[in-house]
Amino acid sequence: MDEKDLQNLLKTRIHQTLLPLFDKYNRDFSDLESLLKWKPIVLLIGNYSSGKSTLINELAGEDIQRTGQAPTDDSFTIITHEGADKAGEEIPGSSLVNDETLPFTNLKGLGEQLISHLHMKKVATPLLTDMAIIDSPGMLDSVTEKDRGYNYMAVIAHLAKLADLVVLMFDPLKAGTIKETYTAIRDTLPENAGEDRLVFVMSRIDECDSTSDLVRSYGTLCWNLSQMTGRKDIPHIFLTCSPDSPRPGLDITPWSQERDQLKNKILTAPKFRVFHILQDIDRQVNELQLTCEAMANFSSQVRTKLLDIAKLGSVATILAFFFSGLLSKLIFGFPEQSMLEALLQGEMSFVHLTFPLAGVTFVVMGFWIWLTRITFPRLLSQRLANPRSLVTLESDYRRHLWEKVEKHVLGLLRSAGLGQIFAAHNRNLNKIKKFLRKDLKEFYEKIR
Ligand SMILES: Nc1nc2c(ncn2[C@@H]2O[C@H](COP(=O)(O)OP(=O)(O)OP(=O)(O)O)[C@@H](O)[C@H]2O)c(=O)[nH]1
Ligand SMILES: [Mg+2]
Repeated sequence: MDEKDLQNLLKTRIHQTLLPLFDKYNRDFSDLESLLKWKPIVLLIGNYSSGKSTLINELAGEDIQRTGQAPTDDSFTIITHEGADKAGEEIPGSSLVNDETLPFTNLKGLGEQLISHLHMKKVATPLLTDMAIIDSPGMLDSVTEKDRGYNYMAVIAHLAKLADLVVLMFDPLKAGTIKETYTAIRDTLPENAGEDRLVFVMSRIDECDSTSDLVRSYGTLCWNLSQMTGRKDIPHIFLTCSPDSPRPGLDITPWSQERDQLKNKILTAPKFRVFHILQDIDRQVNELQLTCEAMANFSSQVRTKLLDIAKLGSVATILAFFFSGLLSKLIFGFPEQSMLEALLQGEMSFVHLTFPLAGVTFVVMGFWIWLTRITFPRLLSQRLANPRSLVTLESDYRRHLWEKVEKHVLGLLRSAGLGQIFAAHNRNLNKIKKFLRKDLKEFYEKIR
């Protein structure tokens, strides 16, 4: 079974098993839906003039993107092959964000300015049949959302979520000191692209005057990366340069192998699509599981309270049935003969049931008011004040998951009513656990 078939199988299974569960807990499923819709994607981001478009032209085998020494691209360009007859076709952003078969509909919310800075170009090379590469505007230093006209980081976040590989490009002159790059690495990428989907590249290394110059630039980039990621272990950084633009007389043979490895990594990214989807499902279903656990515990606590009240209520109801007539007679002097007296004297009639039934109604109503006006609201406000008490957070992993779902659980609790008594959270929890234990495992085994 190839990647495409596996993706389709996964799509069917998800629609059958998971979608109804996500719906029940109001969880947004659009990110995963977007992933399932289209082909694998590689996103190229990085400093302006770091050589993104040059690398794309090299991969496409034609000069599809403009290149230049100053900030050149101001648009996001999706480049793909969709049949030789379509080569050269360009599709504007307005069509892309309205096409439900493409995964870009969520970008619509980021505004008109972005839509006018988005388009798709279809190319001749069949190498890009089963994938798309996205070229992006270079990252700049002192630039604000107002300057760009749209929220650049939000676009990067959205596209990074979709991408199976995110290539982050630097050049020796600006080895990571650019503000937008800093924000992307520090805040945007960790949330939206797993570390295993991130590739670091220092391009244009032919422009270093000497080996010591290159080592210095590499060292600067490593230092800046460690500052940005907050980690001391440095990821692999591809050191490359374009075969077309080395300085005259410079031998780039030692670096050409690294360039080939990078291109190979990009072109084989489609292989990671199913793995990427599985990773995403894994995370989302674990979040759903924690949400469901919290709600299951809440509904079981409501049930326990109800049971306590019901026990007390039943005793009170029995007492009210037998003694309300007698009590009324003692306090108010009527009825003349209570039900108990009538029973003992063998004179029981329907009239004697009036006080017992009124007593029972009074007690039941009292307990109902107690439950709905006092006990349930009190329990709800206690849990709203400390939703963590609804789950056990024994590991860092679960604590991290909880941070992501806590707000959502609070929303579910706020809209929860007494109907929680009947909610089938435990059945849902079992379905989720079964999916994680069986279905997901089977898919992971299939791609091994
Ligand atoms: N010497 C040398 N020049 C390069 C290399 N790669 C790209 N260039 C040149 O560097 C300039 C910038 O390259 P681009 O590909 O336009 O860079 P970019 O990252 O797309 O830039 P923006 O679109 O502005 O973000 C161009 O003039 C390229 O010809 C390289 O490896 N070595
Ligand atoms: Mg460019």
